[in-house]
Amino acid sequence: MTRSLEGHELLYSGKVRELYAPLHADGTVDESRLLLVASDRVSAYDHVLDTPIPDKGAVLTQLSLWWFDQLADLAPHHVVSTEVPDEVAGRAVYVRRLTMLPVECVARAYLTGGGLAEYAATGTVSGVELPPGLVDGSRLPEPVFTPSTKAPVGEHDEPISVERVAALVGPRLAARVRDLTVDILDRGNAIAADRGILIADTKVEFGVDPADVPQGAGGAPAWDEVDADAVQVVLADEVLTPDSSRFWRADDWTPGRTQTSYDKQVLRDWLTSPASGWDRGGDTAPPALPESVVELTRARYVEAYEALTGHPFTPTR
Ligand code: Q0T
Repeated sequence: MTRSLEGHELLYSGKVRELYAPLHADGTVDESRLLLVASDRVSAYDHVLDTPIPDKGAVLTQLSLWWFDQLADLAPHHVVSTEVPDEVAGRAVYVRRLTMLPVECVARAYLTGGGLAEYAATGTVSGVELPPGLVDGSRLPEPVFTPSTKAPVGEHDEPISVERVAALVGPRLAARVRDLTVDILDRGNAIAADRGILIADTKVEFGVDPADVPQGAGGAPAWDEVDADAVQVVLADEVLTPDSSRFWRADDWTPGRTQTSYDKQVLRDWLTSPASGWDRGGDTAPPALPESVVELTRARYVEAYEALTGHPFTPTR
């Protein structure tokens, strides 16, 4: 919703978040930082809904900040300040401007979604052979790294092989981000398990200091020239939120069926019920959400935050 922010230039507007470049007093761009803003927008069935979920942006931002702390011994993170303009208070962070690795780093601890589809077809996930008999929702023997491409806006990420990641960023950097991604999901599940939540899978993004990446042809990052064993790999973006991960309620976990979504089940159930009057298979936008669905969905985000962190969620302002 935040279209313009004084003293900032909008760089990118995603489905539910925006990225701004802060400006110096003289109006030039501060090349060292970015402002990452989480909105209250929510998506379902590949649509961004017209009705916002109050406090969603703040809940996810505060949850990410809490996780960055929990993961600090695994990887440094990109956040430099939470002192942000009033207009985005509580739902934005200033971050180090990094050169981002051109890969979506995904790890899966449970089998579902695209991983399940690949397993059903080949018995593998991202080329890793799995035992027979696994079903939708099965816990994997160990988490599997299942990277994907960064698709252009509006397109879907496509799975890529570990070999392709190695070709993109070099084998040593590929091995580091694979290990980090799996370690982050393992740590996330170790913590979440005590709080009644399972994290089926997650997507993380990494970057490195631009000064550590030589420029190749046309100014593109020369990843193969990076000192992959020495370079600081920084955890960026958001981490272990319901928007970047699949959260399931441990009490409801029943392998062999589609698991209910911790955050979006109420919303999906209403959208696909006769009450909404919406045809998911058609080409019309979903209708506005009733107040009850908004409030129940908001409560699920707050509940996840409070269950995981053990802290009450207190809206800013
Ligand atoms: C990025 C440099 O999160 C994104 O877009 C949201 C609207 C994707 N994205 C992140 C970056 C980051 C981060 N995070 C960073 N620290 N440095 N670029 C670019 N796109």
